[in-house]
Amino acid sequence: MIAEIEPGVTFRFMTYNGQVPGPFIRVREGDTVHLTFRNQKESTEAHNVDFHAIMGPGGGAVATMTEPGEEAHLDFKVTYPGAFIYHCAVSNMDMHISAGMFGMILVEPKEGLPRVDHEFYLGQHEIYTDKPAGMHGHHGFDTGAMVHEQPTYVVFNGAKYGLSAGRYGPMAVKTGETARVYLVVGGPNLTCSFHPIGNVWRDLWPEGSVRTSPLHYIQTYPVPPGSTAIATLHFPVPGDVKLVDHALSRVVHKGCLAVIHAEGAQVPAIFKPGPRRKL
Ligand SMILES: [Cu+2]
Repeated sequence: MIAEIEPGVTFRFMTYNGQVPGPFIRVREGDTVHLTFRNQKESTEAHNVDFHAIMGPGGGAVATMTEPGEEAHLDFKVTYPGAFIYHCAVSNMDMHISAGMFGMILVEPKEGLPRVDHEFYLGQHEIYTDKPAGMHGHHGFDTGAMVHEQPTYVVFNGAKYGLSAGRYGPMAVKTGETARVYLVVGGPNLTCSFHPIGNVWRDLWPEGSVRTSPLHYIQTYPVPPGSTAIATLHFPVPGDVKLVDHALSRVVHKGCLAVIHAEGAQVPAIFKPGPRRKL
């Protein structure tokens, strides 16, 4: 599907169910999943899906391998909990993932996850195009740039600054609330140094490993391609929390920023800007 990376810049994405990242699949440890994988008639290429939550050959990649106009079926039991990536795994999988074919499957532990007020789903990936970032028009795919790991764009959820006031709008919370952020890094190549500007990851489960005790008060955490993180935030004061890859050229020049806006009354005991004066 053709869509805009930023206003005026179009790109041919390949997607699961028309979205980047693909659908957030939520199951419970011990569930049996009946998967129907359909490669639309209008599609031009073979695709499949490899779930890191599956115990079995290729994570289901061979069982779901389909040509355009074909449908495949797979039943699988999720035997261990955690947040896992799924992604296309055809022979040129790096290109398919870069075009958008990745997402998250959350296998909740039997006892469930702690209660929060909001949950947000982010997917980071790189887009390698044959024109400079921001040049208006249609951008083709640049395989050479991908091989050299020099992306034109690094984005959350398929769009430059997509979840911000200038585009589709920020994620929204109220002060005093809690939010759980699920990050999946499709890559195909770059590790995300995940950081909330003006906040801190209060609890962070590396690799989406919910059976592991979380880390606390973490500023920046690496999330490699092919992996995930689950992290919680609280919002004691109002304002914007900017989620970024702290490899900051990716933020300034390549689009990797998403905003959570916290609405509420000022709390001067915690944050109190003083007067500004000329020297
Ligand atoms: Cu594919």
